Amino acid sequence: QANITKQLWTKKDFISTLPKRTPFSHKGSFGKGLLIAGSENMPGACALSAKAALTSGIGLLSLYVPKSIKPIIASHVPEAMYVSGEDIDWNAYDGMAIGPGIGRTGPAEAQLRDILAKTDKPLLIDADGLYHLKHYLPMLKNKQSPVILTPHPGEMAGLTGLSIKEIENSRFEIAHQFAKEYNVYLVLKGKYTIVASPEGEQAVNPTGNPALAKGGTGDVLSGMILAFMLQHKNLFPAICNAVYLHGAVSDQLILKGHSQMDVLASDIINGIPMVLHDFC
Ligand code: B4P
Ligand code: MG
Repeated sequence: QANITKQLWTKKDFISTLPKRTPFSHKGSFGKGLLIAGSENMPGACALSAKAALTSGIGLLSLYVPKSIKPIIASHVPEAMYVSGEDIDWNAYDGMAIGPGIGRTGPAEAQLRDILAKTDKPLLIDADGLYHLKHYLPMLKNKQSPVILTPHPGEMAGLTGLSIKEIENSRFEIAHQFAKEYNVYLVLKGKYTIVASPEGEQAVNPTGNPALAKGGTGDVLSGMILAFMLQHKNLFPAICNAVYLHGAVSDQLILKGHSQMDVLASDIINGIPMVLHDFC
């Protein structure tokens, strides 16, 4: 529809909105985040997301993961802290992300409902978190604190009841309407990822290539958005910048000796410094 304002998010937007670090800043300046991710069969999703958040500048990161996978995750992410137990104060963090690898059975659904009911901090929901969210969509409408959803077209189909084809044929309209109706920031992933705000702003991301079409890259993006949403003052540029950087890393990897076939999600994390060095 012609009346939806769309902005192409560019390198210039990234550079002009990326917060500068003052010499006296400390880890508290860059956000204390909680990541709820991973399960017995998907520990890697948590490790990838956590490493991506830390590499993208988050100040402090705590992980809420099943006890059985803590040792393996800790061996990959020594910088993170861990929380466990039943009655966690979700508001002890500046923001949180839930979803990568949490699975479709077990305690995750109840946790998501509890977080939706109680948190007054920015909340990102991805992957299986989106699967559980479809039962609680009405809760989003009255939420006072921001919620960010990061579906790929398959997950968007699950949230809306539309087919993937219908989503792909009307990406702008569907993202725009969903973000407004449910009062969320919506990141509709894929080639030319769209970021839509609850106020009706809409940006299109030009970076990224089919090297990203591999398991784990979405988990990396979630970690990057968590980190950026805690460092930027405004959420819309924070999300756009994380999406831009994620794609820009994949583009740089191709220029610097990778092929679209061989790039792993962990290569995206390892490529973040190279691109940030160029952009900062
Ligand atoms: P899941 O099995 O749920 O996959 P996942 O665990 O979420 O993978 P991951 O978290 O690593 O990647 P994500 O897609 O979140 O779902 C897979 C199924 O969903 C597929 O079998 C398919 O049915 C459906 N589906 C997913 N994407 C689809 C699409 N674009 N069109 C139609 N059906 C789709 O995150 C991947 C990241 O890589 C995103 O940031 C994305 O924007 C980026 N990316 C992927 N391909 C890209 C490309 N060609 N160009 C630029 N960016 C790309
Ligand atoms: Mg995913």
